[in-house]
Amino acid sequence: MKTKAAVLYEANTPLVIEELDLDDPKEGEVLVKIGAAGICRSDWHFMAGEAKTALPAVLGHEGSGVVAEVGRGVTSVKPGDPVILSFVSRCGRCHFCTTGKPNLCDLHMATSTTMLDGTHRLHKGSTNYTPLSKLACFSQYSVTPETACVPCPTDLPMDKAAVIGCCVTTGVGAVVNAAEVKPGTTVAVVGCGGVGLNVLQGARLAGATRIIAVDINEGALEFAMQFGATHSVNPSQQDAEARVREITGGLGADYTFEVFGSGKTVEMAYNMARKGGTVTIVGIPPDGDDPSIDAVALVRQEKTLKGTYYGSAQLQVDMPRMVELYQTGRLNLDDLITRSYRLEDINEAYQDLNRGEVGRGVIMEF
Ligand code: CND
Ligand code: ZN
Repeated sequence: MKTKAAVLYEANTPLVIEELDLDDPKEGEVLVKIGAAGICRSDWHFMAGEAKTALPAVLGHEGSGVVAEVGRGVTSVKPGDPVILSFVSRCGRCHFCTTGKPNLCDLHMATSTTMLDGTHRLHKGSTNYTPLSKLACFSQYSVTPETACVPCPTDLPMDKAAVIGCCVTTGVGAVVNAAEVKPGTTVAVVGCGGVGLNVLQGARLAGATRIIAVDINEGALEFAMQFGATHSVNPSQQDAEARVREITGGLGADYTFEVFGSGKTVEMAYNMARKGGTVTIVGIPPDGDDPSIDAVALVRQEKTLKGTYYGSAQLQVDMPRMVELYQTGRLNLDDLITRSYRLEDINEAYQDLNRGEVGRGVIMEF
């Protein structure tokens, strides 16, 4: 069949909307009609050449849709089922899948530019197109692994389902699964965009009492107050590390999170944590932009420094929990989504992201 998709041919050039050929789903795969796709900074990293993949590529890793057709052997979904798309597909057999860490599936990572069997479904002429995260949801239709599909309720709007596909699960999961924030503690979040806002509301959910939003964009700081922030700090206007110490009684925060993606902001999050505190890195710095961390201080101050991929989540279990938290009013996804776009306007959507428009943008028309 044909599908209209946004293609990245070369870093630092606009995405090109064009029609591609899409193969039928093979065994263990599903054809999904995309319902919504979020504008996440992770896709931008590829557009800006800050992260690399094989080009041309169809990006889009935060999505939702409705199953249109299933390949041989598919049992967990059927045509007509609404699904949240997981940007990691698990093989179910590797060390990580079998020890409760399916977000780190070896086969998924080893086949990062193709489907799980090492082949492509998107083509034009003799050219194969990389399906980013095996989802490629900047497209009308996508063929995904069955294990990328997490069934969701039919009354869950597609835009809410899409954001659960990345920023919600990543942000809330960073708090509850990775850092394991305890009630009554202090939290600082560096970078309060789509993902950071969910770290903030995850911290509120976990019972943190002082929740400090840190961002260079005043609009983002103001917006963050709706998502659980109790204090805001702008590093371009004040000594942010000193201000966080001041808010936390001279100690530094119990938990800090880096949610922008740069060596400098990793250092900032690291320095904002108290002795014995936990520093969790969510953002993805450009290749080579590494933080400088003093190993001796790490020892003497007993800090914990950890990374978290996809909210350290068990997607099939944690995503339905996010749906439940939204539907019972504990997670605010209604205000999180601030703008919607047509696929044709995707370059403008990324300009808005980089201009610092607050909240999350979502493509709703394909
Ligand atoms: P988005 O652009 O929406 O937010 C980034 C925020 O950081 C904005 O509000 C900026 O103003 C703010 N910011 C920029 N520079 C600074 C600075 N020097 N100090 C403080 N704040 C600053 O991005 P997003 O929320 O979509 O993504 C954030 C990061 O998370 C990004 O690197 C993305 O690739 C990564 C990510 C990680 C994972 C994961 O599994 N770990 C999943 N999805 C996205
Ligand atoms: Zn993302």
